[in-house]
Amino acid sequence: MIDLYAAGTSNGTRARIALEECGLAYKLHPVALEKGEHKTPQFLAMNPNGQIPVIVDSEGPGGKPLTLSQSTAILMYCAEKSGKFLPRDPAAKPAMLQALMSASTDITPVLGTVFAILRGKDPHGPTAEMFKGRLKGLFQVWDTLLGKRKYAAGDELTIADFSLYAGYARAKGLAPETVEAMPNLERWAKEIGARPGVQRAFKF
Ligand SMILES: N[C@@H](CCC(=O)N[C@@H](CS)C(=O)NCC(=O)O)C(=O)O
Repeated sequence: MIDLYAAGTSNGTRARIALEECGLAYKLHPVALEKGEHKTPQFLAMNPNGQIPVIVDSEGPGGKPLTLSQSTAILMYCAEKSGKFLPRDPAAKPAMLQALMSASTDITPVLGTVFAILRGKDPHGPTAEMFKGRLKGLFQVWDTLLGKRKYAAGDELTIADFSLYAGYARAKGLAPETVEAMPNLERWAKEIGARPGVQRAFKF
């Protein structure tokens, strides 16, 4: 059994999509960020950075318990544990890793910045526009790529798609203009968002 500590942010959802889609048994422990539940001594013992998501797998490698943070590490761990959503051909792995890292480490930090600015007490308009423009630029690249391939890393559905979708869905809710008028991205998002496992992952 895996315990998941998360909230419905893009990082939290990324980890939950991983567990759902990989078909791993887990128990969700919702973490109320607004109440500081991620800064308690118990939580900091799992992740000293005081950030969600975290998983605790009672049957980790070698049958030993494992505590793991970082949404993309969790995504990769679940894929490897279940043997799902990794390219069948090892030669396709570098492209998958590139897509995965772009989705996780290009989009999510910019998204987090837009979120922090817009939810701040006195949002600075020009700064918000600059970061929204940056986010839109990243999604435009994905729109072009998805015009040439079915999924984020090629013809196969992989964890790169789940990572990208977690960011896409959050961006669409927060700043829809950053993903608008991108038909290939929309076609792809419709398919990923319709997956029952993905839909369950968003119900916090
Ligand atoms: N790189 C980490 C980032 C985790 C992260 O930023 N978590 C946010 C929520 S999305 C959080 O817990 N923020 C609270 C804080 O930093 O105090 C990941 O991918 O999991």
